[in-house]
Amino acid sequence: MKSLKTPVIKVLIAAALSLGAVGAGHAQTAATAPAEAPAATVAANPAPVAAPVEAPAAMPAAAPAAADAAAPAGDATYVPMKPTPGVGQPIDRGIDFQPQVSPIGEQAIWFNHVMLLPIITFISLFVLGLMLWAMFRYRAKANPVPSKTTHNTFIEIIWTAIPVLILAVIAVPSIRLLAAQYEPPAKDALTIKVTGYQWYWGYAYPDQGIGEYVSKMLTKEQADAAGEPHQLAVDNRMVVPVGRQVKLIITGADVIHSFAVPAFWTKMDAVPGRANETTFTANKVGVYYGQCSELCGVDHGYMPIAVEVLPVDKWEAWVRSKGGNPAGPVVETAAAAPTESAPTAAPAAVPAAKN
Ligand SMILES: [Cu+2]
Repeated sequence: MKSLKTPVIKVLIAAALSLGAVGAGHAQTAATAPAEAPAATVAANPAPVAAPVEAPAAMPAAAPAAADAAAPAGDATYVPMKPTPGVGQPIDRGIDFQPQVSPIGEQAIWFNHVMLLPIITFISLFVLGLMLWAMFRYRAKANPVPSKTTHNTFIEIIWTAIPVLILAVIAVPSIRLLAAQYEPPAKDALTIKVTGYQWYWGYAYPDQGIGEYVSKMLTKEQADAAGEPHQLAVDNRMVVPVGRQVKLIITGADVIHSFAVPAFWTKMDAVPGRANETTFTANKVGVYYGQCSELCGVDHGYMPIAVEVLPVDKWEAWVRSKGGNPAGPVVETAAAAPTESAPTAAPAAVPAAKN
């Protein structure tokens, strides 16, 4: 009996030690991560300095002048951008997340690839190995006299304490990520109102004076002609400036829908009678697709989302093409923004984003 117990204990102790080491390794990784994360967030959220500066002058009279200065040809310059293959859309046989272009998405990918996957893999392999070893070592044929062991306090403490430790280590970045996703938006965030309908989306930019316009799926022929993926391509996209935080106010007009864009790590229910809020900051120019992610009726699968992320000047041209004022809002933000002392150099960093 004693000879049966001892090897089991030895293996478990060895496992406990190695697990502890793994835990410590991850704890260190976790500790270094925050240093990177805030920097990325700061860089990713350059305040739209152009807005407050233009705001006082860029009212009706000055608008054409501003258009000439900022955008080469003003209103007519907006041409829907072509999507990049493999970015912002699903790929054949893909099993991983889409490449992330927002700080939250990058943080989430880090959490998955650096913390969760290695820990899960190690635990699975370790338990599998332990089971195979126990099955072989203690098989009936080789052990005609069965062990009568029932309890071992030491082992029981260890196999309780180690999982608790692992969970505690995972909890730190997990809760940090969760909290980051619910951080209130910055004052200078671009507000877009999103409404889910059966079965299309409506977008409005209240601060820019762009009333709601409707975004519907293109037919197969139209999508092919536009060089876009069918069932993801839409007629009127949501268009946002690169690097600026976007605040989405999301609601549903009829039933519950859900606004989801995987490349931004963004998903929020669109509930009738409720204004849900979420944010994202897209750090790369491009076209990113999403879909309604709440079963909402017969055409649920045919109300895709397309978000186009543009350099600031091109976004401003798009706003003008919609009859809006990119500098808006003129009321509170114009007064509040200068005191925020947004870094003037920030916009220069924005165009660094590539297609
Ligand atoms: Cu829906």
